[in-house]
Amino acid sequence: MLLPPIKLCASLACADPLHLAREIEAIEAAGIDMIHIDVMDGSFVPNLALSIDLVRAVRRITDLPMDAHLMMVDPARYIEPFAEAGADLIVVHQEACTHLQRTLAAIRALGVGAGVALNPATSLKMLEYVLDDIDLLLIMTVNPGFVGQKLVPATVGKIADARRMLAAHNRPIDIQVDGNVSLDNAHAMVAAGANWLVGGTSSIFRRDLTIAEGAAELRRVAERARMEAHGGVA
Ligand code: S6P
Ligand code: MG
Repeated sequence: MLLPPIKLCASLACADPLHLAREIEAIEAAGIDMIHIDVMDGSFVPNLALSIDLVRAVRRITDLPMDAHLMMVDPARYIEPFAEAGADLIVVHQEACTHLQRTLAAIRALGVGAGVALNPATSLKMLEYVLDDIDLLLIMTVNPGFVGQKLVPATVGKIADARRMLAAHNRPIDIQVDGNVSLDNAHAMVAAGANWLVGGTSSIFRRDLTIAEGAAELRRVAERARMEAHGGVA
């Protein structure tokens, strides 16, 4: 199985909200590839988090790519302001879109990447007719809404199914995983076919490690799994 390059995405919802600028400096210094912005509306998920204004503020202080993970009902209403604020990639939930293909096309029309997220219980079959409309597939490995949760084990097999499905359609796009992407779980996730890893409280933002240490360890685990998946070749 040939995997696209590994990318680490730092989940900003797990950073210290009182020292965000400092945390972003540390994210950059650690060589993390991307900043992951969790947007929660208190309706699609039972929690509230982050916003358009935060994306705009973060964009002022970093050139790192930002992916906006919209955990909200009818996200089409907000894709334009998120793109204007500086998101490079906008990810919507299949479960939250009545007109998924239209929403994905509208995201691309704004000149940003389009991603689809699937909750743990949602079948990959829901993607069958939008594979050409997506730049990224986000497999939720927990039910969205909170940081610090435990992996839903069935999602690891789902990553492998997704990688097979994409290969069968000749669409070797990035698969992002989000939720308890821990230093213990990351190997199995990458071995199954994930290559973008969202790091939160169980890897990049651990209490016992600095951001640099957590990111280095996550990258080491992920690169090893990717090399093994390639039969020992980097
Ligand atoms: C969950 C959200 C995620 C979390 C991240 C937390 O609803 O979409 O992006 O912020 O997964 O990571 P961890 O390691 O605390 O589970
Ligand atoms: Mg997320």
